[in-house]
Amino acid sequence: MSITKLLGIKYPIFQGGMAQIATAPLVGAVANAGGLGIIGSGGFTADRLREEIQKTKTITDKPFAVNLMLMMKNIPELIEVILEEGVKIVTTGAGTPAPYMETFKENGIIVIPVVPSVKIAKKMEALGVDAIVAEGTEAGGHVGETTTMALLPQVVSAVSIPVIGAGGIADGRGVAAAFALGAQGVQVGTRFLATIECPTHPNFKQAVIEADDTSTTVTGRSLGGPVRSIKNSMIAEFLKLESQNASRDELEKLSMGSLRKAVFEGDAERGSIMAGQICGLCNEITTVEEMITSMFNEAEEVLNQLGKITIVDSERELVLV
Ligand code: TUI
Repeated sequence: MSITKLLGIKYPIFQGGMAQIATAPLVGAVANAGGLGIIGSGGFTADRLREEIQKTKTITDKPFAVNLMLMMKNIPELIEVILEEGVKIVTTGAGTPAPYMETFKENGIIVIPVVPSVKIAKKMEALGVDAIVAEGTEAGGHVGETTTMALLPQVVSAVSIPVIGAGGIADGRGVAAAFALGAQGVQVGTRFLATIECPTHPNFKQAVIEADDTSTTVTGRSLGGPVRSIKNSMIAEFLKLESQNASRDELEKLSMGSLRKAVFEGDAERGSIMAGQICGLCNEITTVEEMITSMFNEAEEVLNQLGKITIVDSERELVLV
């Protein structure tokens, strides 16, 4: 079955479950525009998650999902809320959903983990998940080391469930490329940061709009939790401390609360602006609906154009005509 049919959505696009950002206004707008809106529950209490689910239901009657950031300690309570509120789709990140699979399956919940490697993709398939998001290191936030270009076709070849491509996709060309690599859909995070409905401080959106292809970097490798974000004075300090082999305590003190500082207070210098390498293509703020429809119109044009290209063997050289 196609991923759109399985999930009851129009366009095969997931909105990344960005912690503190992917809340009712964004999730509801994505669902209404025909994509899969995903509530980012990272950092939420059970009560806060219930509130966001209920708010989302007032904005849309379309399906939406909840992302579980598995490093959180209150996952069982969050799952209780998901069951009580009747949410039927869960995506997971930053860990394995193994301990919860039985509960999910007993309750008819569709489970779609985000993975950074072929090895983890295979492990997830063996758990009985319904599809997989293969996320390349171009993505924002907590990332692996393999690029989308290399990861996506390798995951597609390694598993027999649907694969969604993520990391570095912000327009129709990216969508077409993901399909060329065997994906059945895309997950997009960064491009949604530059939408009207994205509920972040204006300074956060401005930082994404001003960023280019070299603006992001990865911190936290020394802690075993690499995170991609836009470079600023806090990130420079973090990298310097890491190069001096600073202690976990010292590094955590610097980054503690920094996502909230950027998202809500708009502190673009001391806050953590998690965003992907494709932020250089996110140059203007549009509505979610404009974004999604133009992305898929463009993808169709690109695929049509590619259909006209033939690759011929001319004097033993491959030439595009
Ligand atoms: O999870 C993400 N992206 C995130 S989570 C996040 S919140 C955070 N804040 C500060 C520090 C760290 C996180 C921000 N962005 N993407 C999905 C993702 N999942 N990327 C990598 C993974 C992953 C990693 C290991 C998934 C599974 C896994 O191991 C599973 C296993 O079985 O060991």
